[in-house]
Amino acid sequence: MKVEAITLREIHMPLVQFFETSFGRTYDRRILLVTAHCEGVNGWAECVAGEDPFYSSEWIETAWLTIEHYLAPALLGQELTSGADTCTRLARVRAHRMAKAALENALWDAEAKQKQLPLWKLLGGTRREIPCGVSIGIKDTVGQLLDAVATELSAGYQRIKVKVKPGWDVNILQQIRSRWPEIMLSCDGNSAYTLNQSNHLRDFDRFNLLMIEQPLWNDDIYFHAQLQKQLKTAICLDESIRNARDATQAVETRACRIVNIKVGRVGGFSEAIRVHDVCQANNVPVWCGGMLESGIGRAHNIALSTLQNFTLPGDVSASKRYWNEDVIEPEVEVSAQGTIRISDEPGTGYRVREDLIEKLTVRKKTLGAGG
Ligand code: OSB
Ligand code: MG
Repeated sequence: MKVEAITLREIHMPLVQFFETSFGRTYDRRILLVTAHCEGVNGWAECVAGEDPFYSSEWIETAWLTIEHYLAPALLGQELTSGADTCTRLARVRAHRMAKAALENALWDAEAKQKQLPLWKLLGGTRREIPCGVSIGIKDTVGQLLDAVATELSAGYQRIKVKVKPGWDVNILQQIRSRWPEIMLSCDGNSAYTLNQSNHLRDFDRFNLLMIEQPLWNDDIYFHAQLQKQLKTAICLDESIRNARDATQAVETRACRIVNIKVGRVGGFSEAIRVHDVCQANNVPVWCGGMLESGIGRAHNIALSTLQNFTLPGDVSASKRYWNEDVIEPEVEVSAQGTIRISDEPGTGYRVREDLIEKLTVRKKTLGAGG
């Protein structure tokens, strides 16, 4: 599989509704898409770096520049044996995992299309249907949050996750639990707390949560292990897990009992599979996180979620929760049972709408072999 050219483009997509976490509010997405042109086949992927360096240090501008100046040149004109082969060729560049993932995943996509295989099979998946949850952001009022929970439950979603921060946590969890005592409920702090607040976090134990996601520092494992000892509720790590070594460390030190896998956060499908395998070998269940992706990243999350140890509902939900019109056809739909059926089509099973993407594009650059 020869990499003849790589196209970078930025598209703008307004969210149907703003999304707020402990680190800020997003109304419009600026999304970096990557296309790998390989001997008549185009592999597509989405870089999940955000508009700002708030979730992680990467953001769209660093990802664009790193791909343009370092990562794409390491691949252009090269003959790759597989999508997985991309990973080792990019290893010289430190970190920039979301930028690397976009390239690696575009090449897995190209490989699947070239071999006429479903991407999920190429990744080693087995599930034919995946369980779905939703992530509900911080709202202006508690009433709006309760309405959002009611809407998602009636749509069939199997698990509700709410974003929390000091001042928007115990009060809302209390109200959700008293109205829905039995639902699968979790919360995500996105690093809004410190270990000094462990008494406060212990108070969450009375809500019978499936997990508390990333309560402490984004780069921490050690203090999460200290906190986990004090809590009944399982901690789930998101930001802290950058690779399979982090997963091993977290599992062996008992810093968490559940892991959120985001393919962009760990640098691509190869590392995501390794994180999955480490967790599986240690009986730690995983689920697939989300980064407000367009259909292109969403389709990749769906494929990854077919691996065996993705036993918990992911933040992989329907296109219409985010977009008036998604960039794939068909759009991602979730059944009344809160599941997504996996397609048998080659590639992702979702066709990229290049016409619509062209209209949403605000900048575009094609990089060829030889500069
Ligand atoms: O922490 O999981 C997170 C969105 C942006 C950045 C971080 C996170 C999230 C979400 C949204 O929770 C998940 C989604 O619906 O895509
Ligand atoms: Mg999270």
